[in-house]
Amino acid sequence: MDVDAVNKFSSLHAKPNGLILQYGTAGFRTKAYHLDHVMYRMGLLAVLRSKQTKSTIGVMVTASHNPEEDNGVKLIDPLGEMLAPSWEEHATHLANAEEQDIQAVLAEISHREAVNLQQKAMIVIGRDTRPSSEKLSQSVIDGVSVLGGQYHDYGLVTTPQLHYLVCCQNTNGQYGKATIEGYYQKLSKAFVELTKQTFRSGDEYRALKIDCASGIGALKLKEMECYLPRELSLHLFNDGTKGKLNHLCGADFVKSHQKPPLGIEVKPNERCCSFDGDADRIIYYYNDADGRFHLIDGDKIATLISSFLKELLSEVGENLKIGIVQTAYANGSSTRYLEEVMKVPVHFTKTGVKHLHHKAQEFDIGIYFEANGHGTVLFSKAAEMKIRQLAKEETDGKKRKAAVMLENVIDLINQTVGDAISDMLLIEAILALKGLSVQQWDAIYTDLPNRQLKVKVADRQVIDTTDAERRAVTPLGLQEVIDDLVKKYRFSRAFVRPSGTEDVVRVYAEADSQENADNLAHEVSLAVF
Ligand code: NG1
Ligand code: ZN
Repeated sequence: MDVDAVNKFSSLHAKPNGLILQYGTAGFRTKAYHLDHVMYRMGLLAVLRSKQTKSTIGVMVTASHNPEEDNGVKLIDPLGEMLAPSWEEHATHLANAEEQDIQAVLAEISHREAVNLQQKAMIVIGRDTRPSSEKLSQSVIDGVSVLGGQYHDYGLVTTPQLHYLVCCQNTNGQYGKATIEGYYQKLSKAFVELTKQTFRSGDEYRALKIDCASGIGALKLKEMECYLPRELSLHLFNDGTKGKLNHLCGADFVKSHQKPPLGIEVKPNERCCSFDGDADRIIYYYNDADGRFHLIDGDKIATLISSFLKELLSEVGENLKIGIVQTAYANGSSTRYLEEVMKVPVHFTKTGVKHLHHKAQEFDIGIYFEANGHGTVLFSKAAEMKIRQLAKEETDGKKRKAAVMLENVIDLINQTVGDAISDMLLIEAILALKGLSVQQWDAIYTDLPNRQLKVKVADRQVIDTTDAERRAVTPLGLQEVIDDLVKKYRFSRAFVRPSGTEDVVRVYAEADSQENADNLAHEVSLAVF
C-alpha cells in the first residue's frame, strides 16, 4: 500500500465533520453532496473485496427511486449478488473512519478477512443519470486507483446491467458476454425464441407505454430497441430529455400514490408500466373504461410468472420444486391465491432484496418479488442443467417444447437481481403467449385495499420486529395495541417496521375497504409515537 498516496487522496476526498452513515439495505444513500468521501472509500473497499474473492467486484453509483438530489453507492459481489453482510459492516466502519485512521481500518479489514494484498484487483463501475453521478464515480475510481486496482468504467448503465456484467466477468462468459451488447443479445435472443410463434406483424395489442422515471431505463431501452422484434412496440415517456428524475413519476411514485405518473396519458385499457430511476423495479397499471386506476404490482407479476412456470413444469413432467418468496408488504390476496388456488408454497422474509434472493436460492425454481416491483426468478444449477438437457434431448415433442420455453425463460430473466427490462420482456412474452389482456391479468385476484404511511420518530431503532417483520417485539405493548386495532376491521392486517433506507418508521395496513385501510393505518401510526 502506498501510504503517502492513500493519505493524499484521502484528504482530497475529505469527510464532512461529524457525518455518520450506514451501509443499509441498498448501500449508502443520502444527499449527493455528502457522499464524495464515501465513494472514494468504497473504491478502496472494493479493491480489498476483489483481492479477497480473487474476483471482479462491481461498484454502482445510484440512489434508485430517491430524489434527484440524492445519490448512493453499493458494492456487487462476484456472482452479481449483494455484498456479503460482514463486508457491509466493514463498509460502514470505513465510511465513518476519521481521515487519519483510514490506513488502520484498511489494515484491520485486510487482517480480519485474510486479504492477500499481492493479489490483483479488478473493479467494474457503473452509474445512473443523476447530475452528481459522474463526478462521484470519478471518486470511486480514485479509491480504486490509489490501491493499485484495475478498473473498467461502464459509465451509464442500469443497476441490473452492472450486476449482469459482474456475473459475466466472474463466470468466464458462461452467464453471457461481459458487454452491454452481450446483455442485449442474450435477452433479445431469448425473447425472440420465446415469442416467435405468437407475434404477428402490425399487431397493435403489443403496444406498451413505459414511464422511464426520467432515468437510465429510457437510455438503455432506446439502445436495445433495434435488437427487439418490431411487433413489440414500446412507447417511452419520461425519457430523461426533460423532467426531473423520479419526480412525480416512476415505479415508486405509482406504487405509493396508487395513481398514474405525470408525463404519460393513460387511455382506457392501455397497458402501461413504470420503471424506477435505476431500472431495477417495474410496476404495471391501466385505467378502466370508467377511468378507474388499476395497479398491477410485484405480487401480481409474481403470480403471472409463477403460474406460467408451473404450467410449463407440469408439461415437462420433472419433479422440480417451485418456491415463492414474499415480504410482509405482499397483498394478503396474493398470498391466499398463491397458496390456496395455485397450491405453491409461499415463504416470507424480511424486507430487502438480499433476504428474498437468499431464500429463493433454496428452491429448484425460486420466484421472489417485493410488492414494489423488485424481483426475479432463480433457477438452481441442477434445475438449469436438467432443463437444458431436456430441451436438447427429449424425444416427446410436447415435453421438449415446454423445456425449450423454460430454457428461454432462464436466458431472458436476469438471475442476478430484479431487472425492469428483463422482467418487462418476460411479462410481455407471457401475456402474448397466453393471449392475456392487462384486465384479464389484473382479474386473477382482487387486491385488498391497503395503505402505507411513514412516521417520523426520534429514534426508529426502538422498534424491533420478529416473524419476517410482521410483529413488533419492542417497544413493549405496541404489538398488543396493533392487535386490538386490527380486530376492529374485517380482512385486516397491520404492521410497523423501521425503514432500512430512510429515517422513518413505515406503517402498513390492509382491510376490506380503502376507508378502513386508511383508518387502520392512521390509528396504528398514532400508536407508534
Ligand atoms: P425500506 O426503506 O427498508 O422499507 C425500501 C423498500 C424495500 C427495498 C428497499 C431498497 C418498501 C416498503 N421498502 O426499503 O422493499 O426495495 O427500499 O430499495 O417498498
Ligand atoms: Zn431501483
